Amino acid sequence: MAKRIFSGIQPSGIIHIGNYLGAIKQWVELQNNPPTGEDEAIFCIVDLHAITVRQNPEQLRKNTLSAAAWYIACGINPQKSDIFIQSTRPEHTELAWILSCYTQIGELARMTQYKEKTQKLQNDLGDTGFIVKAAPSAGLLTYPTLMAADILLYQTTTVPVGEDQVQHVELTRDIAKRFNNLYGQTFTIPDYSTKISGKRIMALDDPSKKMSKSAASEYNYMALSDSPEKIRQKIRKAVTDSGTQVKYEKDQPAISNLLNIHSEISGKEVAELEDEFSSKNYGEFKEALADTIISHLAPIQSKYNSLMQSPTELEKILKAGSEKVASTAQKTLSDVKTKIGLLNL
Ligand code: AQP
Repeated sequence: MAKRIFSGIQPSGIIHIGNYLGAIKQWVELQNNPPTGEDEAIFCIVDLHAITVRQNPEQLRKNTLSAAAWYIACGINPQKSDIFIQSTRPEHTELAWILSCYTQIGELARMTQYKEKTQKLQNDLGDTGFIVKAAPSAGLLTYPTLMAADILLYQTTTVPVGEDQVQHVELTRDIAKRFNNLYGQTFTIPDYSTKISGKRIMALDDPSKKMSKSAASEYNYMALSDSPEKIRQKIRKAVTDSGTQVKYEKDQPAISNLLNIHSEISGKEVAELEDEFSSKNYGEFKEALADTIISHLAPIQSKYNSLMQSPTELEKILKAGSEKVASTAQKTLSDVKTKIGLLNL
């Protein structure tokens, strides 16, 4: 059986280095060096997940196209991998509904992301300028069943996600096993490997929280689109710890996060960086980190800018991707419907 890789990002804001280091960079490596030599890779822009919290419609459209441009600029090659927008394949919502009937409310309510996003909604006044403070929607609760549908529709074997999404993949595995036990082999049980997941990148303004697109302050995240001046400013402003040494320590979460970012971008081990900066202060380390990020992002940003000059070309790539994955999605959905007793007329 061919191995299939599936993953996605929500166009809920501007893609940041957490998304890049935690997910996209690994996708590119998998695409270019598939473990079995015969893998297919599907990378989705999960816009239906993004609407589980309020989005400004115009901004959502822009972010969706922009996500496709970032995927390609970072190295996803549409000749090798399929890139498409989730909402263009109706099989996702249809299967998600069916799977929600095989998922317990308690399983969904205990998901960390649900708890965190619910709390955030209740504390925030909202920063989209479109709709303010809201109670959590049913969609926010059932988010993992839509994610399960995304993964299971394609008989996915491998899901490269950041560590924060592992809990959702585990639930996907449980739902798939439950369904297979009831109706016979239907879904491939997907796997994730922490080896192919990047480290969790924490917020620049609060290292106890993960870097997040939808954060209220832009100083939380480093967007892939940030200008060199902005990158330098954000790194200078990034919180540091009470110590003075550039050392990775559990009780020094801010400098440890900055070391992680440097290491993931430069490819140098954290220990090597500790040596390199052993006689330097935080300020000097931060300048070096800013330089590293700026030079790493420069070619990616230039490719992104040129892709965004031709939105119709991007739309063509996304349409072709959607058509290419259609038959697998339709086959799985049809099998599921037959098995549970729906008339496939
Ligand atoms: N801070 C992070 N560190 C490492 N990996 C991360 N990912 C997200 N944030 C970090 C990984 O990026 C992929 C896509 O994430 P997503 O857009 O589906 O949802 P998310 O995890 O909720 O990302 P954000 O940026 O925090 O978005 P919002 O603010 O809209 O919720 C996933 O593989 C994720 O692990």
